[in-house]
Amino acid sequence: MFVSWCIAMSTTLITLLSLLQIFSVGLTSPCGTIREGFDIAGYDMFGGQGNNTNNAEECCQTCKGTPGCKGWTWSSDGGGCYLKSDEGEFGATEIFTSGLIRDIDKPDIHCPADILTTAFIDNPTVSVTWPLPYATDNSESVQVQGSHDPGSDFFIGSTVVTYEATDPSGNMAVCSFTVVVEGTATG
Ligand SMILES: [Ca+2]
Repeated sequence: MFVSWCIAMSTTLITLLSLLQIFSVGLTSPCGTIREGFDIAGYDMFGGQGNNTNNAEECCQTCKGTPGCKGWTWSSDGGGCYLKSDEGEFGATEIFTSGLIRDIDKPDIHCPADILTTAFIDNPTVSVTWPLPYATDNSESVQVQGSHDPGSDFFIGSTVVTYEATDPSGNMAVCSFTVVVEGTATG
């Protein structure tokens, strides 16, 4: 009885620990490596106008919420938060804390609905077209690649069309739809 209780408790503990690990990785990684006592030279967004934040973490979150922001520098002297459009060099400056944002958010991509069409059995292909999937990403830059182009010929049967959306950090999202071509006899 006691042994099985011990096994049950240790299994619960392991599950909790692994959940905690996933949670903490998810919380810390978006702000990248935070370096206290460092400035990022150049690449100032908004002409170097920094809005004040209470701390470095808030400055990081501001950068995360600003399209095109890749790094940030926060001043402990006045709380100025300076957003950076690229990953500049770190330079030692006592009053600053800086970090680079890692984009861990996947793009969003939406495929059209499944398509049902027909082709004659003695001429079993048909050209099928569809609207290109719409993809967005927090980086405002996303590449979309499809397994087929609209207007491609499809044979009688089912074919899955897949689209991949990739952001500059390599995060990828996939969507797909099915083209079903039913055979009909010629008249
Ligand atoms: Ca992204």
